[in-house]
Amino acid sequence: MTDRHRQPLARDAMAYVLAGGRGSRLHEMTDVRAKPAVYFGGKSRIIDFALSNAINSGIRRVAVATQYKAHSLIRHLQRGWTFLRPERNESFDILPASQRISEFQWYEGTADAVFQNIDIIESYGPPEYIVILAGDHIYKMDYEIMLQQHVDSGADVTVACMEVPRREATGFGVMAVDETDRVTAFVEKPKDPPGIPGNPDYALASLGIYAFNTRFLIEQLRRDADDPNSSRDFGKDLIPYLVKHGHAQAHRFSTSCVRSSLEQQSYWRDVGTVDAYWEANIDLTDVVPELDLYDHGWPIWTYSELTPPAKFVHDVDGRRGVAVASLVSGDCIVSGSSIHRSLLFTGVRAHSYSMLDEAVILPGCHIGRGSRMRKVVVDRGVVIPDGLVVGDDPELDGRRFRRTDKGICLITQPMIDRLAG
Ligand code: ADQ
Ligand code: ADP
Repeated sequence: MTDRHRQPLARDAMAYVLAGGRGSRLHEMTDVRAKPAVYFGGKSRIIDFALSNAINSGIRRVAVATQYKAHSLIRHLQRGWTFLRPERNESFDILPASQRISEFQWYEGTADAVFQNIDIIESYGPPEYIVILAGDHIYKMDYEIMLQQHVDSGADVTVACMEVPRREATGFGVMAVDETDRVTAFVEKPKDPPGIPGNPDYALASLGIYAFNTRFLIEQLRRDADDPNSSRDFGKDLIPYLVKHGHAQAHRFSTSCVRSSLEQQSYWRDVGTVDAYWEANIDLTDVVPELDLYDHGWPIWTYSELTPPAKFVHDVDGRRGVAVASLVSGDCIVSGSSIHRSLLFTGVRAHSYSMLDEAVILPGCHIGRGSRMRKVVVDRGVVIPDGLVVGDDPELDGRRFRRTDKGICLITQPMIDRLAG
């Protein structure tokens, strides 16, 4: 059949989103919520990107496996993502690690988070293909293109990958491929990542995105579960096994970013550290950001409260409330405050004489009168006291807040409470 007449494969596929990890390098940001539930980009949470990719790719069956501090994530999913309707042959399942196998056993590795729900996948009769996704990355990708490559190559598993600087590859599964992009080797998080032949400063990194034929995956999960030496993880166990014993094919991310009109290519970020998180959010204030949230061809869906518009007012002294090179979400009131290259999530109040520069302010924060903050991430609902200054004195900031080597301060309410105490 020619490509033109082929049914979209995505309509016969399920997206299985792994959303159970904590993301401990985000420190206090993930004390109360899992990394996929962390806010991103003014209106969304991190998991919205993988879920939007699935929907925009045409996938209508979605399951999300949760584990660590899942309440905030589950609430978000229930509010925003339950529009998929069984009566239209669609489904949306939230799968908490609920000790389904035995009362002593939670999910072990990521493969176990799928294995323990095989019965649910099978209950759908099951879809021909399954794409395994991580719920904690910011990127746009058309999984239909990956599925097409998966089917055309006849692979058992297709692993999405991209080239990253070799010294940054230690946190990834690193692979080698032959001239047909068949995967010939795979090492999970190597200390000294092998470079790409002919391009030794770069390594081919797995993005933790896998396409499988569902039957084959189930077979392999059962085999893996019987292996006493396995830690039940895709990156550590299943994928290395399949590279050795089967046919694993690489799918280059750049070829499947999106088919929409985007000029931007290959945007993929793991916003897993405070620095990376801050930077990816602040980058959105660029005149032409690498990640375009305004592309109607590839919308990022989310749960969003109904809010009144953002408002900018003079304060009682006639001082103008202004925001330049900034993103300001609904229900924000900027009153006599001066904001530059910053991102305000929903419901932030910035009071008179306050100044924000390169600040990421999560929903519901109050920025006190006369406070000045530079290079900060302020957690949800924090009340910044009047006159607080952050960004002038690194040593003082480091004692009060979580200050990174790059000079970004993460500020949470308990840290503010300690200032008063
Ligand atoms: P990591 O991201 O380090 O590496 P991992 O910590 O296992 O792998 O997380 C993968 C995804 O699964 C994350 O979205 C996480 O939230 C989720 N997750 C972790 N434990 C879970 C559990 N028990 N239940 C449900 N979800 C869980 C992986 C691959 C590498 C690859 C990188 C790319 O192993 O080979 O290079 O992703 O980022
Ligand atoms: P988010 O900002 O992620 O939407 P919250 O800041 O409201 O969520 O809280 C994150 C999680 O912390 C909640 O989902 C809940 O599990 C827990 N939590 C927050 N406040 C309380 C509380 N007062 N009592 C118990 N748990 C709480």
